[in-house]
Amino acid sequence: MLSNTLWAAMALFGGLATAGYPPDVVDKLAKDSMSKVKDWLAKNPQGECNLKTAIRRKEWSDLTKNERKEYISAVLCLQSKPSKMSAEAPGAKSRFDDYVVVHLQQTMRNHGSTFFLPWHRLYLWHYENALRTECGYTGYQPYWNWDRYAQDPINSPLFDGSDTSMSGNGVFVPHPGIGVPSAPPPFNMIPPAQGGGCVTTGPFRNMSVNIGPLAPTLTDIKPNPQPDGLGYNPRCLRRDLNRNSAAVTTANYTYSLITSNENMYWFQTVMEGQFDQGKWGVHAGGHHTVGGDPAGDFYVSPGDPVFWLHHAMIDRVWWIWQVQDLEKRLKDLSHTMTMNNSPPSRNGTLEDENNLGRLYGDVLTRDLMSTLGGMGGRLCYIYE
Ligand SMILES: *[C@@H]1O[C@H](CO)[C@@H](O)[C@H](O)[C@H]1NC(C)=O
Ligand SMILES: *[C@@H]1O[C@H](CO)[C@@H](O)[C@H](O)[C@H]1NC(C)=O
Ligand SMILES: *[C@@H]1O[C@H](CO)[C@@H](O)[C@H](O)[C@H]1NC(C)=O
Ligand SMILES: [Cu+2]
Repeated sequence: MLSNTLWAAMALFGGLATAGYPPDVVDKLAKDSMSKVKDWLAKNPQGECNLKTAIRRKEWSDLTKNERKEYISAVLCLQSKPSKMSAEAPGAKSRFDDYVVVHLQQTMRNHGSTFFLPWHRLYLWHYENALRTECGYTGYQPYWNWDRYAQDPINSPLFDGSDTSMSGNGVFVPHPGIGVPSAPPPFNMIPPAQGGGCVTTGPFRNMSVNIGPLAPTLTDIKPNPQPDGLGYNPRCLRRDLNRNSAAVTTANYTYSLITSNENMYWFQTVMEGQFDQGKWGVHAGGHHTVGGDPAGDFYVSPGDPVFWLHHAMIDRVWWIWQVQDLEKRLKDLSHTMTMNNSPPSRNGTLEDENNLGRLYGDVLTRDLMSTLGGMGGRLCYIYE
């Protein structure tokens, strides 16, 4: 009798708990840092944007199942609307594809450069807006807290292949690991996992990947009819959900990234990977947790719909890092205008512009530094 009552009480408690995942060290840091955001806003009012009006971007499994379905429907809707870029990119068949085109065209400018974080912030904001204004989505861009699923991505709410997931793993086909050329052994290879073939489960099982490949990590993808990768090349979505890669995205890596790097140069360098030291970084680590095609392809990775949750986490980690010292870090940039400074270029600055090709621009980098009031108040969000 007693034990039955206890059991009922525990079940009730479980039912009231908000999510199945306890906060990790990064979640706790973010929560404990909100007082710094409040102090900063008190000293630097941002007009209409304050902590009451700010949008909340949430973690995938903190959304209700209905909210996840609403997000998925909006992405499928974007994949069904006609492209605005098919004149310059014959492979672009949908509004979703337009974003892949823009990423491909600007890959060399927006990675390993000053613009890596600011440009992807703009890119995410515009995509979130498209889901809302063109597809009637009433929520906001969710993020993927890597730590939650790193031990077992295949059985996670993000990738379990259910109708409330972002679709599952690919079927197994033998495939090579992912080479990391400048890294010393054994870090010069991300060992392959149990997928590699077409995704056959979940909401995106029928989607057509149209653009690319341009830098494939699988060897048997049909080449694009155009050398620039923008031709029409319809094929299935492929994944190789990979714990070997996820292992460098656990909360202790992210926590160390945020708390051990005092300036943008080191924060960004550690985040993007120090391959010559055998450190893949959380950015590449997250991309290759998904792997396959197009997620494993540097140029066209946004063509896997889960890209957007990965980069929302990247943006969140930048935000948490900024919040630790807003006065300084809302202005802190580093690197040059070109990927790994190749070809050599000058340092990028707050006064340099960003754009989304035909979709949007120009936006000063300065306007992308703050999630609370950037772009004249059009950026007004936090992560919870
Ligand atoms: C996938 O395509 C099949 C066959 O056309 C269809 O029956 C099914 O409903 C589609 N599923 C999704 C999730 O789009
Ligand atoms: C994170 O934890 C793992 C497992 O304990 C460990 O191997 C790794 O070195 C840690 N990484 C950092 C950056 O502390
Ligand atoms: C460019 O940035 C580097 C590293 O942050 C710095 O040492 C150098 O002085 C900068 N160059 C100019 C011209 O500002
Ligand atoms: Cu990118």
